[in-house]
Amino acid sequence: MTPKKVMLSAVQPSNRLTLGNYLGALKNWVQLQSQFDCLFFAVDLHAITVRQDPKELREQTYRAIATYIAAGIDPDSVTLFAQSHVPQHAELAWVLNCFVYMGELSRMTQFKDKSAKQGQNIPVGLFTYPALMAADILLYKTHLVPVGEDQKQHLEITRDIAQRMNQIYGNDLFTVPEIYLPPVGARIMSLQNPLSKMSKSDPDPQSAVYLTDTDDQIRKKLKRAVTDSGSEIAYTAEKPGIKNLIDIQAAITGQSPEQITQTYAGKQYGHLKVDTAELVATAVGPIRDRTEQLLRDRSYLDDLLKQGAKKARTRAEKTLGDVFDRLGLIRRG
Ligand code: AQP
Repeated sequence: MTPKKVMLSAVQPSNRLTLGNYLGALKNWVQLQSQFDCLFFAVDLHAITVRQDPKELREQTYRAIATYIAAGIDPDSVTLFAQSHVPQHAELAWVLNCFVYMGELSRMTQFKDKSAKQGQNIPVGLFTYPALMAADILLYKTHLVPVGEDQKQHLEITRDIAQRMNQIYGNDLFTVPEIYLPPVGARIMSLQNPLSKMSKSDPDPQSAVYLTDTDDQIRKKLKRAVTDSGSEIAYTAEKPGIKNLIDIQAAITGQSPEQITQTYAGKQYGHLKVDTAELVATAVGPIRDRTEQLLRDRSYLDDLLKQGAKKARTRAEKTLGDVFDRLGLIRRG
């Protein structure tokens, strides 16, 4: 039997996960997991590229892993771990830092957005974030990376680095990964500003539905969602607020945005908001409740993280050893 291809993805435990993280990433991991050899992890080393409260970071790392399982990831058949538990990620990131160019990194939209929010003192880690992400992916000879659209640029740079190094050191050094973008839900927008992405680190808690929100909070947030002038429900870029609500419905139900739009002929914005709120509450509720349940059993989560890191380290060390060899570093004992 041919071995399954490798699929890998991760979330930064920089806050509670949002509906955007669920629809853009987690939901697709769950759908694809049985077809691949999967690794899912919490990228705590990426999270510290912006200042984090230590207690919160630890808490959110456990919460991220618990949320993956609550969303439907099978902990018995995938490898689950925390990025910082596998030191090879940081080691390979250093090597890749020596093969990625300043010009490439300066073009990254996420760096431009996040550094603009930092003021004067921009951490270097924020700039070299894509090298660490490339290391995450290349260490495991990954074939497919399911992510939301905001990560597309980082996947492209990963492919560029892999191809560049393969040309120098041999085509079998790295597998060049493919990106998987969901057909709908790849970019869920803020409920308060539908022109910017829903983000877990947005300082306005009304802008996002968190996977920890109660049904009541979800209903209130959707009711207050910023919509557009006019009253006709249309799926168009001129109505980004309405479009976002239709996209949310489409990503949850699997219907096309056009099908959903048709059901609202002659109806008001209010109808769309109420229906979207109910769909979101139904999708998020079981994930929220199961996450809380899992979080009560820390020893189970610790055990899972320990086992996952052990498996990941063995695989990662193999690739890293090969990279060190080809670069001319003396193999460590
Ligand atoms: N709004 C979104 N719509 C669809 N997908 C999204 N993702 C993030 N936001 C949306 C996808 O979720 C996965 C995990 O993202 P991440 O934690 O690695 O960082 P991010 O992309 O920067 O996400 P956030 O929520 O905006 O985090 P912060 O605020 O900490 O930067 C990725 O697959 C991402 O594409």
